[in-house]
Amino acid sequence: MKTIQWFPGHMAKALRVLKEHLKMVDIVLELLDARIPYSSSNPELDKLIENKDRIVILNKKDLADSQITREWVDYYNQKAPTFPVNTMTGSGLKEVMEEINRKADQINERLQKRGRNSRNIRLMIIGIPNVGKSALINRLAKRSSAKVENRPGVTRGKQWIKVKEGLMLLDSPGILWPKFENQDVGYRLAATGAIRSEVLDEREVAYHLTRWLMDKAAEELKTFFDVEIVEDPYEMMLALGRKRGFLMSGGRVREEQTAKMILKEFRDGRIGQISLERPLDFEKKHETAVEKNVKSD
Ligand SMILES: Nc1nc2c(ncn2[C@@H]2O[C@H](COP(=O)(O)OP(=O)(O)O)[C@@H](O)[C@H]2O)c(=O)[nH]1
Ligand SMILES: [Mg+2]
Repeated sequence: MKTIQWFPGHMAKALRVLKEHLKMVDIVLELLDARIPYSSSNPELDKLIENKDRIVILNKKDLADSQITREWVDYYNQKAPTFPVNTMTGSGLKEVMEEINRKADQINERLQKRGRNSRNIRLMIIGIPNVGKSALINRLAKRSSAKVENRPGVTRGKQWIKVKEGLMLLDSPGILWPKFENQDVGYRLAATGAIRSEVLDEREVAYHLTRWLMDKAAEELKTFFDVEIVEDPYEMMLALGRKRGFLMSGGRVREEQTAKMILKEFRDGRIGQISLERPLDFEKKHETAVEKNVKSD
């Protein structure tokens, strides 16, 4: 697996490299996972790119619930122009390119007003591991594979890829560390493959995923596995394993094999187009916190 573990040293190094690269670019493309925009975002970035042009890309839209993705587009549009994209097919990238061109023109107009020549506009892509950075670089560069690595701090000559006349893309993406804000965020990052599920216990990751699927996608779960939904997530998990025949001699369900299977089916998008987060989940929390503050006053 190519995903690295994030120790404080890694984060410090990633941050240092990111700051260096940011000095050179005009426009930042921030990649989020459309299934978990909240958990795949890193609030540190807001401070780092305050004075940059920014475009938010909700990637892997093919794996997410399109209605909920629209809610997230509205939500993030308040901050920066936001587009749902499927980097595998290129769907949504035309709109992203139009926005990049618009921003590039504005930057050059500003330069000209100050009596300076227009110049190449420089872009970079930023996101947590596995969100699709390399895939997007390859697509914008119109090539099939990048030698881009997931390790932060890999020193090598910076390369600029020509996207089109006047538009250059930094060959190495900015890698943000995933946030470990609370357990649910960690489990959602693991369920979608952003952090190695082995870092946590795979059975636990699959347990929480099953719990969310029962809550958010019960119909899909029922149809895809051809099972009845039961009340308890753990029992539900066992039922899915049993259904697939993952049994030991004696009849006990092979939990680890079951967990791996559930995670794989979900990550491959086979259970359905399922989003694990929607904006409302976080607005509610915020309101509750505000209410609590009011009460304790
Ligand atoms: N289904 C789907 N998979 C994607 C999409 N974009 C990237 N991927 C997959 O996500 C995985 C991680 O992509 P990669 O570009 O290596 O991510 P990086 O770690 O951010 O550079 C790969 O298996 C890609 O094929 C997308 O839009 N849809
Ligand atoms: Mg990569």
